[in-house]
Amino acid sequence: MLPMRQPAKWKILALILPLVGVLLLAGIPARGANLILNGALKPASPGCRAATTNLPGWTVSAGNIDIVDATCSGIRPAYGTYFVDLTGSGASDVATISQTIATDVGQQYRLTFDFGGNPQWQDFPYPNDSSYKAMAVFVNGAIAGIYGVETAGASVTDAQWIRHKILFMAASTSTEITFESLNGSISNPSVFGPFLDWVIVVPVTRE
Ligand SMILES: [Ca+2]
Repeated sequence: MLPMRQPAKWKILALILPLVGVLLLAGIPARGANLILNGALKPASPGCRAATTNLPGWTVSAGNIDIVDATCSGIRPAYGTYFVDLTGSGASDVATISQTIATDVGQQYRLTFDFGGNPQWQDFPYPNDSSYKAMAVFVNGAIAGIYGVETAGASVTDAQWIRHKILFMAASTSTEITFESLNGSISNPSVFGPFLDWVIVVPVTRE
């Protein structure tokens, strides 16, 4: 759910974001290119999106997403400029997004991503919205993990980003990576959801 509001303090966040991005980049070891297209979750053109199914490189196979930046939400991304709320806006907004990558059979891969929770239900309460934001991750349709975060009492500008890692062995020449919101339902669609950012898959190399 993307409330469109822009308190002045958020503009300060927007100013420091480029610096944060540079610092994050400096910490990335320069090995194996990311197999995920648009792991930074950027929209097709600049600007936030509410209730979209267009995320370049990804298939939104259920629901819709919000593509958010610090300017429109006040919440800083884990990486780059944008991130995604996997429970979008409006009706039927509980999203599943996926991307299929080429993989080598028998090769081990490392999937890493940032997970957080939308705390802004505290300012814009919807009936039956849960303070606990959760997301499931699937690798080729098999559940690989469920992640959750308690947002009650969190600052409404804090996504509580935590980076997670999943190791998997490829069983076929293509592997589908899927992220599914566990917040909301058809009967209660308009809630604030789990956040996702900075998705990376690289082969694990022995050293
Ligand atoms: Ca991003």
